Amino acid sequence: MLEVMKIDRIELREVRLMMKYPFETSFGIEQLKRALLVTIHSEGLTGIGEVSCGEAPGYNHEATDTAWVILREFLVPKALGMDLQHPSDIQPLIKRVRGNYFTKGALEMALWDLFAKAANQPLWKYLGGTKTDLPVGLSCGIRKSPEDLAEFVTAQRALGYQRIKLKIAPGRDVPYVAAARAALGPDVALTVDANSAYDLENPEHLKLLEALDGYGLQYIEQPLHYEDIVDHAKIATRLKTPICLDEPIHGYDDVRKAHELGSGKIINLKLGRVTGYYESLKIAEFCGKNGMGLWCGGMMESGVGRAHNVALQTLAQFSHASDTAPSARYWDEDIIEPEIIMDSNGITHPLEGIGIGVELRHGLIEQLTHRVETYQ
Ligand code: OSB
Ligand code: MG
Repeated sequence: MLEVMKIDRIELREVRLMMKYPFETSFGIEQLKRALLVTIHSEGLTGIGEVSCGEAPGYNHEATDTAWVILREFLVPKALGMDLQHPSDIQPLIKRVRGNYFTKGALEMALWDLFAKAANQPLWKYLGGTKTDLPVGLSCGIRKSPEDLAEFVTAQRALGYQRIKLKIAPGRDVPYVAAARAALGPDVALTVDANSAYDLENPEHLKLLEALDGYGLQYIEQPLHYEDIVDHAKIATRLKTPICLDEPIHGYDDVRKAHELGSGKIINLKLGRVTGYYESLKIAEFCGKNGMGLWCGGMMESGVGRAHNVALQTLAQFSHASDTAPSARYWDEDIIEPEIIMDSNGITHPLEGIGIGVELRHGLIEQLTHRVETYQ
């Protein structure tokens, strides 16, 4: 069945959600989530995606306000009126706008939701996903002391998470990792994420990274510069612990090059950061064929982005626990129904409704809306 979907109308909506906890990383502290929801209307159906970048350009160059402008000025006007036979028909437009990955990704993921709905299928099946028991890991912000961290991860681990990831920064690393490892014992999968805070040319930083090698970490995520895959190949040869890449991976080509250089053995795949499913599917296939580890990262998404992440994680090549923590980790009340849940073994399951598989809580969304614009 080849149905042509014409993009009739696009809504941009910023909702502001307050997280239950402030979340500290090497690039700052965040508690307010400004989620930008992109809804595409076509043939009486809707598809929805989320721009999940930060409010400030601290993780990468993107920020909520620049995403809004890029969508309004450069993406929405070109997308309106398009006739599409498949979500990949948006790729020429995605390629014409440089950078702005999360921004483009929201439009792209909305299209996949739309097409899955047109096909009357759950999105995860439409994507070709097969996994139904999805292991979940926790991403833990930097805490005020090693003791506080040990207490926090012990309590969180008791909820079932299959892996605990600690945010680190130079000087807020080795004693914290030591405390978490001592609290969790030797068998719990433990990882660290530096969000690009270390510099290979700094001998102190090098010593710290080498010291982390002693804690049986599953991987070290993005220790070096946010666009780098060259220095990561160098550090990979100096450490026993595998390197996982996050920030510099914007699509299939980056994964291919990272593999060729030996920059990392594991990929944190963020759906938005690689401009959506088209690149994600290519990355998953490449990782599977080349023995690279793969898991789905998060950006403290609202339930909309999170439901997409859960769908993505059903692809057969996903090999490690993903940052798809349940809604209750972040929000008193999520904007979707049902909320994302996790069982006491740290497992979540694909959502069985059609498309992304959740309904929107429209009343709550109205209350949280900061601005909304519709284009047609
Ligand atoms: O580096 O993975 C990251 C959150 C915001 C920005 C960057 C990152 C993160 C997380 C949180 O680690 C993952 C989540 O629980 O959504
Ligand atoms: Mg990361």
